[in-house]
Amino acid sequence: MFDKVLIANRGEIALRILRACKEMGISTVAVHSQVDRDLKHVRLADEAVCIGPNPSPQSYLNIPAIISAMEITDSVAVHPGYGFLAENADFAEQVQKSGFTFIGPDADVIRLMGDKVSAIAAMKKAGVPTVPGSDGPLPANAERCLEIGRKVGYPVIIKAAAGGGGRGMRVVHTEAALLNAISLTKSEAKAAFGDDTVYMEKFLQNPRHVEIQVMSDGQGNAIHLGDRDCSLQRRHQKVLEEAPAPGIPDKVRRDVQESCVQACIDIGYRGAGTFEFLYEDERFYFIEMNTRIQVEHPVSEMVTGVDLIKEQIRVCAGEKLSLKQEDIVIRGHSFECRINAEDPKTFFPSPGKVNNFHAPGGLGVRVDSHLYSGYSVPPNYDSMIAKVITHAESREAALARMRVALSELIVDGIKTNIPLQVDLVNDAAFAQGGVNIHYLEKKLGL
Ligand code: MV4
Repeated sequence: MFDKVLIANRGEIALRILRACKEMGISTVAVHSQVDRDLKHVRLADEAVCIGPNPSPQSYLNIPAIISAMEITDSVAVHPGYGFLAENADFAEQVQKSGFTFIGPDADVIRLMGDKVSAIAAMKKAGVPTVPGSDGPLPANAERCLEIGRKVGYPVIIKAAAGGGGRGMRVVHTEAALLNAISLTKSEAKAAFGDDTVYMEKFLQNPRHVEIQVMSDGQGNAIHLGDRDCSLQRRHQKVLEEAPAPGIPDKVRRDVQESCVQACIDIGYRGAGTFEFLYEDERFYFIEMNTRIQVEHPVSEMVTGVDLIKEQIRVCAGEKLSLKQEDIVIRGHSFECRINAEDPKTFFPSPGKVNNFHAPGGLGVRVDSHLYSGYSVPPNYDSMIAKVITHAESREAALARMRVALSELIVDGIKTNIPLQVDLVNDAAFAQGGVNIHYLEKKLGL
């Protein structure tokens, strides 16, 4: 096992990784920007190194500064968390070339999944269901594009191969609009990602966002840890997630989960990963794979009882998976409400000093947060300040538990989206289960 792990992240996920390392007897190094010196995990880590000024490009995205911090502290591995450098293949490669371990898959696997065209091709080959579409990049020839459009059928969506997470996409409703949409998406993709490769998919009108959690040791062993429904989102930012995804027929669920496990083995995947699907009319359609631990991993931990961060660290240290598929039993239901420092009506960020913080508690209530009374939320980073997670034997009971938990939560001094979360856990359609990706934005009148 690793002697010392450097945590290349901040906020709640840095604290989550720190706790896992401590439980495993691994020494910890926190790296932080200037404004982040008072973060909870920085205080709790064995060592701390300031890696630069507040803007992320000069600190949490500063690859030479992070690798230097590994050298001066004698760290042997780096955990990237989510966001920042978590899916940066060049970072993973430079970490390995410097003689350290990147806690994640190999750089070439990150690259394969980072290019959505190659990711879809690899998944299709492994038997994962994909969206009908161009099966590769759109050609330069206009007539050929029109033919592909006719074959796929309108509406279609044009996506940048280097995009993902909602960046670089355009819906096309008629053949007359196709060629212009392709050239616009191409120029935007060139400007944003330096790569103008685009592909086409059938546009699904009212899908749910359902994802499968996997863990793989890169030694031929892979398992899934069930699924999550993350359909409640606004502008591609998830707001409230749950596990398992409600109302999916057993066989449909099992088939897609098994296909993800097979894909992990096929591509030599190592670590924690997530297969993202659109789900519509009892069918799954692969859209992207995330090669990192995700924000919403706790709901999967609650229903499986597996510590995903510890397992991720173990397999990336070269150990074989400690679990077999038959060990994974989904028990009960879990919800996660993301608490953001933002105006609940305008969604404008609301940084500042938290005068008073009180976390909810009780059976089946978990709070992943770096907040403490007196902490100042800086304006430089993501506005998520806490995740409130509940678990209970049934979906209804876990939702009731969330209503109580949110009623106990106090974050004074800044504006938060707690009122929005309270509204959502009292929403009748959400209580039914299975709302689609447009539900929240429609409810908000967007
Ligand atoms: C789609 C789609 C409909 N049809 N692809 C948006 C984020 C990116 N991960 C993929 N996205 C979508 N791809 C096809 N073929 C609709 C979306 C989409 C979406 C997906 C998941 C969660 C929220 C979303 C919000 C708007 C659009």
